[in-house]
Amino acid sequence: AAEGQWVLMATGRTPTNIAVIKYWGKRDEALILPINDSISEISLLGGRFQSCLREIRKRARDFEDKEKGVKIKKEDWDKLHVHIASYNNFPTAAGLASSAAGLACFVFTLGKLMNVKEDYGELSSIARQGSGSACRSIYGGFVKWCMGEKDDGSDSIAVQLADETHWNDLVIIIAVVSSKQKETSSTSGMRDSVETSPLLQYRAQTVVPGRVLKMEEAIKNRDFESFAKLTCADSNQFHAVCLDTSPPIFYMNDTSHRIISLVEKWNHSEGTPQVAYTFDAGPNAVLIAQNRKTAAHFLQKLLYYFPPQDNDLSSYLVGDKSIL
Ligand code: 2P0
Repeated sequence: AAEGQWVLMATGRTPTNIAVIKYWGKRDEALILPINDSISEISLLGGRFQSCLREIRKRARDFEDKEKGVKIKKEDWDKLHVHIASYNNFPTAAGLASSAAGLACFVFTLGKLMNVKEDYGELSSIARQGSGSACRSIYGGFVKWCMGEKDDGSDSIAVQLADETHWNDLVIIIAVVSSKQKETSSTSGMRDSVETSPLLQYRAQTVVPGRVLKMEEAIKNRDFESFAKLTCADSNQFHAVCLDTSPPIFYMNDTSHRIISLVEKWNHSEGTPQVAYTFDAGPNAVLIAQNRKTAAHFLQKLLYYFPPQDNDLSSYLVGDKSIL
């Protein structure tokens, strides 16, 4: 800044998140209100900013820093120039929810800068208005996005089910099947599903409510068997809904299907689930192992059946590199 000017800085860090019970389908497009609850877990730290910016500005407060001689009235925040620098420490090639982490970070950090005093639940509902899944990235650990009942969305917020220390022996392996951009965006894909898929209605009303309760129980008890079964079933049902959409949406490819078969066979031969898989709106596999030992064992198998090569399963990203 030039002489006589001052700069206020705020920094923030938010994690990306992976849904183990998926969000797919909105009941309100403008407010981004979902048709079912969803649950995510956090893997690593890691254009719809307008509504978030507007909501944060509404809640801005007076700010004073006597040392710097800075005094800002709440109505004056609008007149300031804001420079945003953001970086991702998670490879975007992984195609994971980096936009969710980015939006959550934007809301969290701008709120800090503008002296916003709202609690995390309120911040999550602001992040939601940028992108649905972003609301789950306000917290770490296991997070539930409650769909809420109200039309104004005030109760469609994220809550933390357990913090990041609760179940920290889980290991997440991400198998990058393709780093290409997905063909159908989530926003338009879920709009088509809401309009055309009968399976989606059944899923949201009949399946997800019970599944969310069971998942909360599994997380609370660190019950990996139940956690893995629910996670895989929910991923498969989400992709079944995509197929049930007209025109059908294909997010997974042959390699994704082969990874599923490998995990299913291994889990079956061991007698109890060792690894859970889940796929979002793309072909990359998110594999969750119960601990480092099973993760290392699984990775060995994965590399044997899918030797890394260009344009295919080209790289493996592992939460804790030391297991390689
Ligand atoms: C999820 N996905 O629960 C699901 C699973 C993709 C598959 O949330 O339109 O980018 O911005 O609310 O949040 C991706 O959808 O969509 C997503 P918008 P979003 O993580």
